[in-house]
Amino acid sequence: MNDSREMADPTDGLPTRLLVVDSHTIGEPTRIVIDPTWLAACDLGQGSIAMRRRVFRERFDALRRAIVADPRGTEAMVGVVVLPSSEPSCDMAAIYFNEVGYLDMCGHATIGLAVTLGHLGRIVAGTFRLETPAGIVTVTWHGGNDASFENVTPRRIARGLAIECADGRRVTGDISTAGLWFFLTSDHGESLLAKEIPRLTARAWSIRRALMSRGISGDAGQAIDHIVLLGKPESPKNNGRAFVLCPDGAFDRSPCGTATSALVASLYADGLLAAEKVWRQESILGGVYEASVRCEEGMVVPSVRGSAWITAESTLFFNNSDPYRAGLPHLK
Ligand code: PYC
Repeated sequence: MNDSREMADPTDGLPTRLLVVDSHTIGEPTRIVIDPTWLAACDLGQGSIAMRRRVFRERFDALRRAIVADPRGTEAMVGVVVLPSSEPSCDMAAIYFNEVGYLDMCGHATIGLAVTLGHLGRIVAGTFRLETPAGIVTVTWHGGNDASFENVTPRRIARGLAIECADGRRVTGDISTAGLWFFLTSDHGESLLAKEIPRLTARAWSIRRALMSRGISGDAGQAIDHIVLLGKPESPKNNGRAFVLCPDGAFDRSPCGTATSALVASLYADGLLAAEKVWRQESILGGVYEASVRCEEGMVVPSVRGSAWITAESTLFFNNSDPYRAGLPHLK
């Protein structure tokens, strides 16, 4: 038999087909690679998931885009490759990516991963430990569509930082990391309404460009590539609302799990949220994450809970004659 899932084209690392499961976490899409043949053959070597991600980038970067970009993927989609962990205390490890690169951690995709593994019967309800490039994350599948994760400890490296955008508008915000890097601001002066998404996107881009042009980065030079516009919730049941611009230029359809982790840690540090108290964060589309913090050995541990739904179990095809087998060019 000719198994067309073998590594088909050594020049670009694309297989001819690949099994995936798709889900969305209150609107934000995730695609998990579950193809046993590809996973067994990909051979990313030994070592931490950060080291194996380096090998993935060298050998399979074209596949990253082919999986999540148009025409097979969709805007805002995050892909996940799940591998055995090199950490004895972990059950598995994850490489996260989007159309423009790699993510050290991704909250919505972690919730999507737990629901997908539950759907496939690969886990039972309960907790598993996940090695991510950002650190170890404890994930709980609560059964059905419901999952949560305890994230790495967030760090805020700048508070009340004022920047001026190209149009002369000033904005003040914090720079924090919780696996990804964020600029979080409440004084943007915008209405956080879904109908304003094009305007919010433009505003967040101008903030991102201002950060870049001033050389403002994470403490090891990381790009501040997620811009979070915070505001009041639409529903009185909730505590806050966020518009989040992602590195690929798409807005996060969910409230952004890592951004929410960073937010609740800052609220706790500022005395605005008690330990173990639930903060309900709305997305720009109205979907909600429940978040809280607890303290363990002097460290703040944020936790985020949300729901994901399976949308497809599919085989992706990468035909040699397809001019877009590696995805459409990124046009943003
Ligand atoms: O939920 O952490 C998140 C996330 C990051 C980018 C898109 N979603």
